Amino acid sequence: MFKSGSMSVLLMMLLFGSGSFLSMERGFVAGRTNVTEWCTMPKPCNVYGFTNWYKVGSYCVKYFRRPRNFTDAEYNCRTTAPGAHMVSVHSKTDNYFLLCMVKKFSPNNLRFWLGAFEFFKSGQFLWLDGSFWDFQIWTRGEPNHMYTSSEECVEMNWKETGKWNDHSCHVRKSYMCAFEWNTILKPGSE
Ligand SMILES: *[C@@H]1O[C@H](CO)[C@@H](O)[C@H](O)[C@H]1NC(C)=O
Ligand SMILES: *[C@@H]1O[C@H](CO)[C@@H](O)[C@H](O)[C@H]1NC(C)=O
Ligand SMILES: [Ca+2]
Repeated sequence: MFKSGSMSVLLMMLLFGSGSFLSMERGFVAGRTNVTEWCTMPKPCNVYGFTNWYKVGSYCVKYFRRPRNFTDAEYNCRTTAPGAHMVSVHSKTDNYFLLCMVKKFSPNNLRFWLGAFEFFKSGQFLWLDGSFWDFQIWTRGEPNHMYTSSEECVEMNWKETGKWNDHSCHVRKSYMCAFEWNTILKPGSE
């Protein structure tokens, strides 16, 4: 069927990968009745002292349930791990894994802060960790308060699961912290 073993393994991976995304989409369409069913958790973070965090893209990520406003949440992230900020999202896969984490840890309240905010009513959104704004997945009709100071911070899972919404920074929500796993110094490397 396939010419080489490695090629068929690659194809299998591609097929399996897109298959799980398709079933995920079906999960969205079916509503929230049992969305956890199709969800694949990211792998644990392989950094000493942070193995209860999860590896999402180039980040180790942890969900924090206790609701905080945007500034307090970011402050807590910075004090909880070296180089940590609220989480940034750079691909559909990252977004999928974050959604899966919140479904696992807080199935009854999926809303949480992402580390994104609108820069001084400019209509431009930035990540708190300074990474590029290279991906976005907004709820239909959002962000609906650009160029004003009423909703300058970004959350996930308001009206549409897995999608983003601009919301008031002073509202308290759960949040996720993240640091880049390759920036943590290994013991003895300094
Ligand atoms: C949803 O699916 C999970 C995993 O298959 C199962 O453990 C759970 O009981 C289901 N919940 C409902 C409400 O059907
Ligand atoms: C968040 O709450 C703290 C008090 O815990 C307050 O000082 C700060 O101004 C609040 N930030 C926002 C954006 O509402
Ligand atoms: Ca909004």
